[in-house]
Amino acid sequence: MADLLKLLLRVAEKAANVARVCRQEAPLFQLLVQEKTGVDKNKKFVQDFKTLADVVIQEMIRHDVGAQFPEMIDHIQGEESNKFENGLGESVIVTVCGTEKETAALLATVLDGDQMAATLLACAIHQDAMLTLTDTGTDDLHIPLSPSDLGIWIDPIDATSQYIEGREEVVVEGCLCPSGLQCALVLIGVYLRATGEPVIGVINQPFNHKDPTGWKGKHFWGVSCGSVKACSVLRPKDRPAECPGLSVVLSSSEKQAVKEALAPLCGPDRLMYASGAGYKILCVILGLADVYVLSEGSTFKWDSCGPHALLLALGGGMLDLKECLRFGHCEGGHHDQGELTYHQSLSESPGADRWANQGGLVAYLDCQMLHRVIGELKGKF
Ligand code: 2IP
Ligand code: CA
Ligand code: CA
Repeated sequence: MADLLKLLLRVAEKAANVARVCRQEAPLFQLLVQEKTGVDKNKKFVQDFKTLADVVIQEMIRHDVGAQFPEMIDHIQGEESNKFENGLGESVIVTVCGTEKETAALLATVLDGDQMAATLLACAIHQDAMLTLTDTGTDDLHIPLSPSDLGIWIDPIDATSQYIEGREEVVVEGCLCPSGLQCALVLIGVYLRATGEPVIGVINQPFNHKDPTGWKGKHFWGVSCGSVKACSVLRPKDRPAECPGLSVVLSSSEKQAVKEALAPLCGPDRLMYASGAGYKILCVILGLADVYVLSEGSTFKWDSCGPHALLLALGGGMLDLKECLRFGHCEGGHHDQGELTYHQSLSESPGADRWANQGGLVAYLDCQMLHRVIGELKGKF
């Protein structure tokens, strides 16, 4: 299944292109923003946005993966619904059509007849061969998986609020980016339908850095399938020695009790805050933070599945925080209880909440660090 990984890298790069095109055209970007309503609203935000960019990206990924792996088409899920309402109150089902022209015509109906915007978007969606991926790490990889055993979770754009706000932050080498465009990510995760275990993850950061020609992206991938573990990021033991102590990344809206419990463990500079659930997990993957703790059920399967596969590929993991606090952790050096899974919904919850990581989560690479954080949090909130 190295072919699937390569396809996901290409399609995530295409998704990043669409995300960049949508931001480059200011009038287009204004057109794309709609507010979410009803039960699909992420309770975390007072204002949560549903953008056409999101919908288009998700449908494009579904279309491209389904074309090459028809066995997977009914098992490709994402954050967005492909039903979109245009300015005239008409409901349009957004899909990727057979030709660029047809897709442009369909998008024009969503964009209230704005041909220019529709053409730009359709061009980015159908642009296949333009991508140069210089990732040779995937070439010799043998992934013992069959498409009929797999499902996919897509978050077309994570940290939408940062994407829409569009602040361009200056990044300090070796430090995480608390907010801004860098926190916006395309997340694709592949899991085993039978067990819900994540096996392949792709993360694309469309706005990694800016050069004189514009924004440039960066991609990351990981495979964790039995004894096959591979990742585009170096394993922690192969990295240069890091400074002692422990660092934790949190959402700025994290409970005060959690912040207070962790402060003595980390010291003031090493308790950090960043936007985007996916970006915070990426910070752990990259070693910019040791642990990410989230005490609430405000993330969803599409937020965590892809990045989770990279953590597993590097010898770490992502656990249900509530379970972890209740049942202990890391027996015998490795923890396999409470690992988040991706195949079962919470049938009693409405809308998007069916797919929430309800018990919160904790993401880590090093079991010792996980141990210390859990020890500190027990009984504190
Ligand atoms: C959001 C996004 C938010 C995050 C929230 C996710 O996804 O990643 O940034 O909140 O949990 O569901 P926070 O930044 O406080 O961690 P989306 O942007 O796709 O709605
Ligand atoms: Ca998200
Ligand atoms: Ca999203």
